[in-house]
Amino acid sequence: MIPTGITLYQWQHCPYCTKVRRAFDQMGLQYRIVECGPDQAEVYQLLGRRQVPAIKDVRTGVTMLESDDIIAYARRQYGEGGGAQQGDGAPSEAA
Ligand SMILES: N[C@@H](CCC(=O)N[C@@H](CS)C(=O)NCC(=O)O)C(=O)O
Repeated sequence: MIPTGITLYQWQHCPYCTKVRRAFDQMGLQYRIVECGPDQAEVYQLLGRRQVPAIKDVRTGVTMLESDDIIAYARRQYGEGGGAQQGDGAPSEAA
């Protein structure tokens, strides 16, 4: 498993959240899940919007909405060719 600083704010049955969880799981990422209430107060506090999925990454300070953007961010940051994995000497390619 690849450690990350990501917390995923979600509703378990939201299809966009499922898509993000699947992508994270496929990438082998370790992340926290916060199951939001119906008013999505947790996300509202973080981003000023009532929408899931959302993430906060404590490693980078990034907060983000939109499933496609979240998945692209995780790939960039932690996925194949990502620059954040430490200790394996993985080759880095120009972005
Ligand atoms: N384009 C967004 C759509 C996300 C979305 O529509 N989420 C719904 C839950 S499935 C939501 O949070 N709706 C706000 C609400 O119901 O208050 C994405 O891809 O993440």
